Amino acid sequence: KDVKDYLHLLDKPLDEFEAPGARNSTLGEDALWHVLYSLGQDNTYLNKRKAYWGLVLAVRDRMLEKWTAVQRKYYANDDKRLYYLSLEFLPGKFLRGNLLALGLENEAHEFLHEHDLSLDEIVDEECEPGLGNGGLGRLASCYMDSMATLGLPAYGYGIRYSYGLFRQEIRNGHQVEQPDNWLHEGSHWLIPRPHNLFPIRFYGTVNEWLDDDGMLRHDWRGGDLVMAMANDMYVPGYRNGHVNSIRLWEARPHKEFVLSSFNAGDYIGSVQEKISDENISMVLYPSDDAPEGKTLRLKQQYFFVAATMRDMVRRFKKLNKPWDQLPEKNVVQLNETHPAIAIPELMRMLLDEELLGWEEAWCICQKLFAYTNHTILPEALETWPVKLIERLLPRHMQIIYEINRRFLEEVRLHFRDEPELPSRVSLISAGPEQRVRMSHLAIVGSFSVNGVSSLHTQILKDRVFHDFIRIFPDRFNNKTNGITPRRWLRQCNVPLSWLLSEHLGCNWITDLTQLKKLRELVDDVEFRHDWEQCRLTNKKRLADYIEKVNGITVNPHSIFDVQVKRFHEYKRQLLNILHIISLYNNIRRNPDVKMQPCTFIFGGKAAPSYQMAKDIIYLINCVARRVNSDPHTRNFLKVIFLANYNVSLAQLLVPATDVSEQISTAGYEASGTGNMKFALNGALTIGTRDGANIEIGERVGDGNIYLFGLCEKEVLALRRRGYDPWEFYKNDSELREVLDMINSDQFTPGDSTAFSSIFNSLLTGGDPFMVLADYRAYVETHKRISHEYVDRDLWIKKSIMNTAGMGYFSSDRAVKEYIDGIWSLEPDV
Ligand code: NBG
Repeated sequence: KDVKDYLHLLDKPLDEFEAPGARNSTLGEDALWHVLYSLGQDNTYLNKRKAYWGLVLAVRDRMLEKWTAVQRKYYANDDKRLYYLSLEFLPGKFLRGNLLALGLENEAHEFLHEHDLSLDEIVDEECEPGLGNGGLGRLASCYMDSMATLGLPAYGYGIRYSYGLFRQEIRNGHQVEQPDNWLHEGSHWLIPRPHNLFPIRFYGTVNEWLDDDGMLRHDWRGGDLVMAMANDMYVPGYRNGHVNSIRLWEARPHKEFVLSSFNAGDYIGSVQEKISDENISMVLYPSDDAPEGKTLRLKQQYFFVAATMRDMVRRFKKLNKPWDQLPEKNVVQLNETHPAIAIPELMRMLLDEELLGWEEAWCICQKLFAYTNHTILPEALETWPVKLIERLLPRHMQIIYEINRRFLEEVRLHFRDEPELPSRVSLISAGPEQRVRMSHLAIVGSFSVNGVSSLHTQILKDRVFHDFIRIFPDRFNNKTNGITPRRWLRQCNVPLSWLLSEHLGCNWITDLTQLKKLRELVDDVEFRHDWEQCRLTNKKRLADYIEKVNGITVNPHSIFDVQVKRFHEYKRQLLNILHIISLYNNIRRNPDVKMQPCTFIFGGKAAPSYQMAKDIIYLINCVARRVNSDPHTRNFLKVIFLANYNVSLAQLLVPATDVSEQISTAGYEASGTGNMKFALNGALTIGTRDGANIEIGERVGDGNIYLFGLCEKEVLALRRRGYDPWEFYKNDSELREVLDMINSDQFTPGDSTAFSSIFNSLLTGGDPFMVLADYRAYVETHKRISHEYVDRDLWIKKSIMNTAGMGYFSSDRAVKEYIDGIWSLEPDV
């Protein structure tokens, strides 16, 4: 059947949100018009490129009409606005999602069909904006989608990086980083707004003066100016006529705007200066769950925050309201501490520019900001040297000192018999190099601090921010993460979406809890058959991709076991590969073994400076080379590393996965969101009791998830008792064999030290992430999985029960919880 014949079955009908004939030209006519008049190309015949760009512009027209209407409405209704500040957004490709949200899929199919093209082939033309590292950036994008779908007056704010996250190539098994020049053809999804332009200051000096009331005032002057220019990206709600935007700031040279300061005598020097100004928005930092201590990173943070606060204040001033209403009309959500410098920046604007008093300004800030924490890795909690802030942002450092002085005074007053407390909660750490603790700044300057899963929030309260709980008992709350069902089911899994809509109607797309009705269908043989067929279709599609890209044939009936995520020791890709090596050994020992064939698939990038993570990628590729070419095992076992994991690749993998690997050391993964995507699409999870895995288990049911290994409390207890990885090495001969192989030239003939760093970290290094402690439980759990997979009825029932239980993990639910518990916003649809 042709896709367009069944689309109407899948989705909410168009006429429910938009009267037909709202425009008097079709999408296709507009696309052709744009090919000629916007792109300046012959539109009498089309190729993929022209069809793609023409469609982009025609879709954009429709979004702009809605967006301007929505902006007018915000002003007319005097709406409270949300500012979602994030250094990262990972939207994925736009075309398909935007067509879907706007109800234009059918028209697009028809247009392309007339020109002998298909949507599948033209979306290949689209370049994915990699403006984020992983979970944190993707979460921001899922939330933007839900905010638009719920009709919220919300704005995303971030940076328009010229280069997104590096493109990963694998050469001889090693990760090689290539620049991601995603804008080389320009992006028509982004509208530059050269008039939304603000000067941003760095360095300089602070002068003091007395105002008419004899109050000491400050004035930050001099230094360097860089211009922040807005670029808007549009986010349509799902079939509700609502369109929001994400404003991404681009650094432009100030000199270009102030010709008089152009030093004609030193032409080259001046141009050089222009280039260094632009550098601020040039490239995304590629470290995930780890801070980047470089000055440029702090410059990026301040640059986008300062421009955003200006923009917020500019809109607020149009309302002619007194300052104390700023937090009644706005709320600012800080995505991690990366934008936390917004707190002293707003204080500076209110004190130095608007001449408010300290108490009044501070009261406004504390009612305006809310902070989401996404990590408890101690090494990932951001701090900046006082000396650096003093130089780069001298006025902000003064303000931070004053915030701290007043805060610690209160603490001393209320906790008289705890003389140690002030230094523990201070915004500034003592020691040879004083540093500003950005999380402490964010906590003290916000009215809400939230974690991203139940366990994570509990750990924040019990351990990481324990002292603050007593000081601000009402400030901490949990908002378990969610994912958008539009991209992560409807868009990425068309066969299953169709089956769902056929049986449940199409309301699940905006009310994911409807999926629970699937539980009534698990005993329906025909339904189970259809379910399995959908899964097989998706697996075949992935197998084709693997064949094409990696040149390896995989059996679509084998178990597709997938671990895709950033490479990090705590995520324990190592545990996975150790198990694969032991499976390999077992098959070689018993050539007649009866086992379900398995395809283990890995994907993910390592931060370029994270050597251990890169070594693990190399190990996986070396094991893959050996295993895939061994005639004794290759019918049972395949190991695939898919290069350059990104949102598009996730959309291909997620619906084709049987077993989802979520095996972080308990207590380390704040939430995870990949875990949700897989389970929503009917994969079974093998996972530790970590992050949101616990809540997924509670909702899909104990029997439908494979939880194993130490829980968070046990990890802590074992560490306290004294953990000795050598004991596991000595007592488990299978494990010992695997480790000894890694420590030899088995996978790298002629080079027996290639993986000694890994071997040493697991043994002499003390195995900080307790890979060996969880090894046995992991291996035994995999045996159970392989056994249960063969019982197809049982497995498919479990698969259905996973999808049925995942309604809670919709980002619509998460955003509604933010609305009720933190933002106090009204939808405006
Ligand atoms: C990541 C966590 C994930 C979590 C995402 C989104 C950072 C700093 N944190 O567990 O590691 O799912 O945030 O909340 O990137």
